[in-house]
Amino acid sequence: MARFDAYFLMKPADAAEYAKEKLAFFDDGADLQFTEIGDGNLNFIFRIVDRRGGRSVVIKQAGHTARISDQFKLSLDRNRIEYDILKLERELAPGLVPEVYGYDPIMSCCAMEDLSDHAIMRRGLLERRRYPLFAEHITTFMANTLLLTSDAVLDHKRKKALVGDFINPDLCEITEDLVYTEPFDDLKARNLPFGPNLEFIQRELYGDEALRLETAKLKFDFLTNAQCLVHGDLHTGSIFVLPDSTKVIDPEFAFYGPAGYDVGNVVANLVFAWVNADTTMPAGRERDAFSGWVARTLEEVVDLFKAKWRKLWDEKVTEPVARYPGFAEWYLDGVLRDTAGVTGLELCRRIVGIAQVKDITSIADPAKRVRAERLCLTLAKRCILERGQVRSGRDYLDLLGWAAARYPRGEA
Ligand code: SR1
Ligand code: MG
Repeated sequence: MARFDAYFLMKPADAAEYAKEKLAFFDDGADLQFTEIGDGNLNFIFRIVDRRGGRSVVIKQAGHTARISDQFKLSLDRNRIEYDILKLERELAPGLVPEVYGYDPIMSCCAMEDLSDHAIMRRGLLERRRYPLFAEHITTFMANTLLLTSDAVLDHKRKKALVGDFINPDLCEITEDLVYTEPFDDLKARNLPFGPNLEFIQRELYGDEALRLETAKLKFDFLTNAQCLVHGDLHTGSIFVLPDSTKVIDPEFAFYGPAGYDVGNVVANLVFAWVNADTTMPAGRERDAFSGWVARTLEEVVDLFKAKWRKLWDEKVTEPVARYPGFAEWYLDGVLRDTAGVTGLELCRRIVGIAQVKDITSIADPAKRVRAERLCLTLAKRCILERGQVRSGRDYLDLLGWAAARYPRGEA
């Protein structure tokens, strides 16, 4: 049997051989350097570079279980979904998605553009780098990919075919459990609450029946609202950035779901960046400048998204009833309500659940981490409970200011 005719989990040297033999990406004289560069929760990512010519490629391979824990058994089909979505998103949002070179259903891997000149946005933000075009880019990505795949724009049979192509039960189940259920009821005992906040979490999340009821409603929205093709995991670890470039990666959680799922993920992860800076940077001009930039970016993400969505609606909607006066506003209101709800859910699950974020876990001083987590969770609860009223960038900043004032830094 030839080398790559049956599935096996590759090591870096195998991936280099694969790139040469199967992809024919490098010529025979290539001097290949290969490393596994993935630090995500699910897959293996190999970067292969020709030291002679500088040509490089990234190969992403799916395993049968998640890297973070083998409790998660996952279909290898997620790699096909990722490849197909990257191609589609690249058409819908040119310049904002990496180029893909090929997909191999036997090895469950796909090859794509090497973006090593970019930084993973979460890391960049933790190094206090600013990305002045991010809000502009990500709102174009979201408005285009979300609205243009919805029933408002697509022929309904085409849309239903896409719903079928992107049925993603295993990865949706992860989100259903980790985002919508476990932060509010540790049913599978997988949560990893920070010890000094355990009682706070038990009281404020597990013990708050009104909150749990709202999370149940949001979960059913996620389960049943096939509104548009969502990325499904649009946090700052799924975005590569440079000051003048944004590339969205890792859409393996994509499926037909509520548009607010993506927007809420972006907003929540900007909140984490703000809270990390506010908690760990010494008081002074640098902190004010960085936190101010993050806050303005968050505000712009919400407001630009709304403006672009509304403009695109007028330009692209084909469904006649969607043009009735008042319908566009009603539809967008629903997306914004879901956005606020998901912002709250993402804030909770990244603090309480198994898949946490460095913005919080890297806070070394326990008292500061306690404060940062409580600030986020308190803000999250208002986003969920009052989601109908959180509609603009200003509304988020007001809530953030309110939550920060409840937990003063205690600086001299
Ligand atoms: C078991 S996977 C845990 C998390 O990692 C992914 O990036 C998603 O955010 C998922 O919820
Ligand atoms: Mg990912």
